[in-house]
This record gives sequence, C-alpha cells and structure tokens, in this order.
Amino acid sequence: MGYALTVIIPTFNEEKNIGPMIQAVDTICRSGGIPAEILVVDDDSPDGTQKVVQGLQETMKNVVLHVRTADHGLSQSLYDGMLRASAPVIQCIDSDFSHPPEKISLMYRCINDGGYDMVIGSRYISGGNVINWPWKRRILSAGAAFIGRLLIPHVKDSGSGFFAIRRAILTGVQLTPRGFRMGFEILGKAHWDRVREVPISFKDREQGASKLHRGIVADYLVQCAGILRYNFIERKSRNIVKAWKIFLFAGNPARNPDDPCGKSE
Ligand SMILES: Nc1nc2c(ncn2[C@@H]2O[C@H](COP(=O)(O)OP(=O)(O)OP(=O)(O)O)[C@@H](O)[C@H]2O)c(=O)[nH]1
Ligand SMILES: [Mg+2]
Repeated sequence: MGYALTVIIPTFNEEKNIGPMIQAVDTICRSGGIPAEILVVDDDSPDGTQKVVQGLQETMKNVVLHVRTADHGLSQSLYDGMLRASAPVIQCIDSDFSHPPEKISLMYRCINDGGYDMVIGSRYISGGNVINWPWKRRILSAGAAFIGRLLIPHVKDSGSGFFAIRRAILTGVQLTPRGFRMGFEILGKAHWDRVREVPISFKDREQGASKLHRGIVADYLVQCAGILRYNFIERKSRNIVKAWKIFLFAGNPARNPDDPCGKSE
C-alpha cells in the first residue's frame, strides 16, 4: 500500500507512552483520511517499549519498528527514520504526549494541499504556549529560541520537535544530526522555500522520565556552528540569507483563503 504520510515516533524507555501514542496517531490519521505509516525508532530501550510496539504490530499492519543499536540520540534517530520513511510527507512527534497528535492532519494538509515544504508546531507564535514547565526549562528554551532566530529569523520556534516536512527537501542535503533539534538542522540546510508555523500547546510529560541531559546546550552550539559553516564557508546552502530576506522584506507568506494552514488561526 502506498502511504501518504510517515509519522516518526522516536523512543527511549517509553513503555507507558508508546502504546497510547501509536493509537492516538493512528486514530487521527484514519479520521483525516490519511493513509499513514507509523514508524517507531527506538534506541534499544531496555524497558518494555519494543514489546508494546510488537504487540500492536499483530493487528496494525501500518506500524513499523526500527531498533537502533549504535550511535544513540534523538536527532540521529529521527534522521534514520527519515531515511527509511516510505511516504512523501514525514511528520515527527515525541512519544510522551507533549505534542498534540490532533494537529497532525492539519500539518499534513498544509504540506500536501497548502504547498508548504515544512510545517512546525510552534510554542512561540500567537495561540501557542507551554503548559506546566518549570521556569528553568522555560529560560533554557527561550534562550535557545533566541539563538535560533539569529540564524533563521522568520521562524519563532525552530527547536520544536513537532514538525512535518516534504521528504524531497532532504535530497542531496548533508545533515549532521546531533542533539535534540533536528528541525533546526533541516531549517539550516535543507531545500525549503515555504515554511509555516502552526500554534500548539506543549504539555510537560506525565509518564516516564526526561532524556534531556547536560550536553544538550553544547550540542546545540556545535549544531549552530555547523549550520553557519554549511551556509557561509562551504556555501552549500543559502538558507540563512533566505530566512533573513523573508523576515526583513517578505513578511509572512500571503494568506490564501483556501490555504488549509490559514484556517488554524
Ligand atoms: N530513539 C531515541 N529517542 C529519544 C532519545 N532521547 C529522547 N528520545 C525520545 O524523544 C522524545 C523527546 O524526548 P524527551 O525526553 O521527552 O525530551 P523533552 O521533551 O525535551 O523533555 P521532557 O519532556 O521533559 O522529558 C521522546 O519520545 C523520547 O522517548 C534517544 O536518544 N533516542
Ligand atoms: Mg518530552
């Protein structure tokens, strides 16, 4: 069967979340009439994550499990998933219900019908917010978002892990996935023309433990340096210049009344 959408769910020790998340994604896609492959990319979790997925695979033929045994990491897992995705549109979503799965059909339509290349579930545009986050997390995230805007200024939440892309924008692009901000890597290097943010409410996880670690800030700074190098030294992309031009001169893309993305606001 030809899938229209591949939904990548990265996991590490998510036995409590992954079952309900797969069910939620499947229900949303079915009710939106989107034939979707659900690709769980697991970094060899020692808990019951894989067992839960394998249990669901008995009845859900659209669920794929890919277990990685080397080079663990969130961005690495997402990238691995993108290389294996069989559909032309790819959606990434965390497994812990921080991202609202009910926005998936809108994000898919923005790409498929609206002509966008990348759609980001954004905490930092009007209508978006973060619920139940400790102030330390808020400051860290706001600082990272600020740095992100220095490079890609027309996108307010470049670090969001909830995003959808047209797979073709990755063709011929050399990504160096590391850290937690795969969407930012794509913004900095891939062949996009039209990027759109849709507002989301980001909820703190209720089940399972966080995998954020101290090295995440260093990972981000190295990633920024890599994107700058890719744009200005290696000259393999002009995305930073393009983003600044859109920010300074073009503003938000003109809103077409039939644009499915416009209906989100
Ligand atoms: N495959 C894989 N998935 C990961 C890894 N680290 C985190 N994840 C998954 O990526 C998603 C985001 O990780 P989280 O730990 O929720 O990170 P966060 O949302 O920034 O922080 P909290 O929600 O506070 O835990 C979850 O689905 C995790 O299971 C990893 O090294 N490999
Ligand atoms: Mg989380």
